[in-house]
Amino acid sequence: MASWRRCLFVAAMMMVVVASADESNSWLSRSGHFRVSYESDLQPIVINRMHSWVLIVADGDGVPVTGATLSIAGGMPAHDHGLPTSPQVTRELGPGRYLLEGLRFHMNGEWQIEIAIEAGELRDVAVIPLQL
Ligand SMILES: [Cu+2]
Repeated sequence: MASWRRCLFVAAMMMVVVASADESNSWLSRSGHFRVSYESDLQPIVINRMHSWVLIVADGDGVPVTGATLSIAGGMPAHDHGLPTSPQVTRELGPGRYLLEGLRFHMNGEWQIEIAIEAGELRDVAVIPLQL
């Protein structure tokens, strides 16, 4: 009796682990409208190097979000300062794939990249944490 319940519990926990591992490199926006991930052309990301990211924006069903307007802010919350550059999304490379140019981090520590997303009627902000 107890053992099959335990077995179900373990199976459920394993599904949770698999589901979260699958989404470990993407971030849901604050109101849940978008899921954002990124690919950096600088690997690994180090300080004091200007580089670019591709931001990948999908809706809650995983469908690429095209024609969105993205604006970038962020900084180091622990130091109360913003980004040292003004990174801009310059174009959409393909469906839901946006080129973000002009990133440079000047200190090691915890950064947050805030991406304000406007698509159709929806507006939302996704925050990507970055430990350097
Ligand atoms: Cu700092």
